[in-house]
Amino acid sequence: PKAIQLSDYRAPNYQVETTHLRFELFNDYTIVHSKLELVRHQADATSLHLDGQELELISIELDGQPLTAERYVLGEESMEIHGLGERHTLAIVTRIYPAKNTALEGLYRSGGMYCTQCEAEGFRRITYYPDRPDVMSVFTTEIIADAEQFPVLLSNGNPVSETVSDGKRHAVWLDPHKKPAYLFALVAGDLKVKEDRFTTMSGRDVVLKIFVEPQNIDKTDYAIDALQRSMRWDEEVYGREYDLDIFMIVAVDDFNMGAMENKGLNVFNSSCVLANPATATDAAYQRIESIVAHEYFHNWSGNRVTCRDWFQLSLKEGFTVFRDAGFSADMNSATVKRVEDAKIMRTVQFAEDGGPMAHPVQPDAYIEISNFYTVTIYEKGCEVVGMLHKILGAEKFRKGSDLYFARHDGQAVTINEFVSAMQDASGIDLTLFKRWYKQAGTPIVSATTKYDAEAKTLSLTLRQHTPDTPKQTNKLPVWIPVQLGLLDANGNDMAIQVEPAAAWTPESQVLHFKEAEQTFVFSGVTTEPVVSLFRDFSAPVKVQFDQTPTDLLFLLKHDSDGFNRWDAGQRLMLHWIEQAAATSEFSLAPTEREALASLLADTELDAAMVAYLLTLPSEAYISEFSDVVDPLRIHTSREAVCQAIAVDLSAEFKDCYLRLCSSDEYAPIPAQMTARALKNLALSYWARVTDEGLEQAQQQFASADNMTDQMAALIVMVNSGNEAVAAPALTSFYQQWQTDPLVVNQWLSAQAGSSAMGTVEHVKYLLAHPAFDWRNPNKVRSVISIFANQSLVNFHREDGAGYALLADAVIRLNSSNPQIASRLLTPLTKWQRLVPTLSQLMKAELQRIMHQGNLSKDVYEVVSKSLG
Ligand code: BAL
Ligand code: ZN
Repeated sequence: PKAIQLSDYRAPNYQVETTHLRFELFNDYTIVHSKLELVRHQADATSLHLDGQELELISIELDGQPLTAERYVLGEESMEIHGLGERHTLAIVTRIYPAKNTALEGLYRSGGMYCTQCEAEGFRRITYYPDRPDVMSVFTTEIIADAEQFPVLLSNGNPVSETVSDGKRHAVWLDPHKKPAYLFALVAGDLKVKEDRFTTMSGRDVVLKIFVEPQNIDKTDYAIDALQRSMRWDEEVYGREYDLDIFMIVAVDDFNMGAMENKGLNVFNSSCVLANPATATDAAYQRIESIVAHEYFHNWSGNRVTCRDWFQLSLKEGFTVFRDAGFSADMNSATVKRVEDAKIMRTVQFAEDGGPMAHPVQPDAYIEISNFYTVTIYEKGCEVVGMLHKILGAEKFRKGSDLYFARHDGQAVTINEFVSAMQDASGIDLTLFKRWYKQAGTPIVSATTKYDAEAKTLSLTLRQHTPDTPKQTNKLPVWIPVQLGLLDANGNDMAIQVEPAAAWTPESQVLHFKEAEQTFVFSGVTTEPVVSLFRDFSAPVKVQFDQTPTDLLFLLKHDSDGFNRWDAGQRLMLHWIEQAAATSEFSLAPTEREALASLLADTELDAAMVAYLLTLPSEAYISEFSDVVDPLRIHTSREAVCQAIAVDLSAEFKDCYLRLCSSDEYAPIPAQMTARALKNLALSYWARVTDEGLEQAQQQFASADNMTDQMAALIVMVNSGNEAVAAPALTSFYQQWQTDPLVVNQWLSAQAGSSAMGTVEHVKYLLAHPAFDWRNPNKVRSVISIFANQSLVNFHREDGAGYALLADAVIRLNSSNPQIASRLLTPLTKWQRLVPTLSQLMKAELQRIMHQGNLSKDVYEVVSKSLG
């Protein structure tokens, strides 16, 4: 397969002013009639390129006349029409087979319903069309289907009419906003609806509807609430108002992504929208809140202003993730949100940057665009927007976003235009900043300090370097905002004066680091300070800054920046884990024990923050700090530290647990969720080392009235490695919940992701279990992805059986669902960083996949890049 290059971008020859679609849904197939009003867009253009995949062409007419064979050429995935003039009406009829569509792109069936997924290139599986985001059209959609089987027929925009005759229902929808085909959606089903309203800031009334399968109607309250809060927040924080009379969400069980922002008709993976206290954990509630917001926010950052081409994907995704992160921070705790986001960056995105799939936030080539819905495009893209926010400050950033939306409403634009709007609105030259979009790889910043007691100055020297990545060498310095503080002996922030003064923004306490090496001199520093660098995770970089365990403990206790308190704790714990690896034993020093105990007893601090402060870096996180990754060694040393903490503080964990047990009725509200997070963390430590703790977990499991507590207790029992405790609990849980697929998925994950239980043999047992289904992406993720990404000591088994299991799954899914097959591959792309024996075994599995015939573009791209 051939790579598509950004440098080959050409504007389309023709625009499609209006698109009229008529779908006739029959049991075995669907007929799609499309009528396009074409208008020439490039002077002198006479040919039109249409995309099409897996379509049966029934007829084609131009301006009311059948198009003769010499006027068009059908390719494997395209149609070229020649000899065109200024304006034409093009009518095409195709037949498609949604029930046979296992790739879940285009129009497909999920259970008894029809739904669509068109981003990025699914619309071409519905009809021949210029399926590219810079072709924007006004869509009218007619749907005709059996009236009894499909009482609900939906598409984008506002409803125009619905009639029933001769047993057929006929619905018409009109979306007045021009949009690219990737935002098209259609849903047909026997669905129940939860309805509410929202009054916009200008006083318009909007109807809100969430459509679900009948058994799920009691799981819609939270999504409606999150939607209303998102709509209000976007008005207040970004000045963005909703623009149709109706906003709809549909929950679908079989879905490749989390959700999709189709104009006026968001389609959601049911796991990202359905919740009630008995079946959803607090984590699920928070995921729903943020994804509902994310998809809603796309209405402006993505739909009203869209991407010119797919190389600009981060234009909408990075910015929208930044917007949803702001929303979640405002709804819950900003510090906790920052910690969670930094963890993802450091474990998943830094790993991507360091591997064969590394790519810039604005890539310059791809084979299959589906492979670029990555943590780099989304999360690093968000961090880059976040750095703009830090550099401009909140007020100028808002002016920039207002200008961006005003200037480009109704257009398909590039990342460059986003940065230009920020530059023009703020008056700050962002030329240098743009390198963040073009260079792949994680910059490494090393810091050294020198204190001069006589001159009362502190010199801070920073050096930056971005490692080579595939096809990119000799990287240039980037503009790194370094938010920092200097702590005096009491742990208070000192006032800061720095040379060169122009490099310092006092309002945000940000130092602007723009060259390969720079020295900054702080004056009036009366005592040697403890330096707190990169507060609030102010840039997505790796930091090399040698601070002693004493300084780290000091920062953990005193830093006024919550993020850096947590970070100091993680760095300290990494020291402990290294120590345990080197000496095969570990015990806490009295000062360290004291620090952890006082955190546990601190009722002033946000309880979720305490839980994060007391959680060891994950095995994946530790791997990122090792040049050569030895998963078994990492697991063993981390376990040793975990055990030592649990033993030393078991009484404190018990006290903390008992203090936080509450008889209040469950509610998914921040005050309760944070308390449960800490309570269940305390239980996990307590149960690890005492029978009393494990018995408490059994009791919590039996008596819980909510899934957060029930699942937390189940995981403690599964991780205990005590078969007599875990097995009956798993059986009873399954019996209780076997009719609820979302809960069963949690049951699968609790086992597949456990170091104690998630062995290769047990994962094979789960794959053969009636609860498993290869066609459902959520099930595949719940077992296979969770196993390969969380049960690391089993996945990296010394005989390679874990790798073989994953490779078998990829081979199996390659033809039925290439997107999911390709996503599963990520753990296998890291072979070069492993210890030699494992590295060879993993590479051999990649080669085995490569030697299969008929690899999809998706799988081929990842495997071939991984093998180099
Ligand atoms: N656009 C694909 C799903 C999402 O990022 O919202
Ligand atoms: Zn998105």
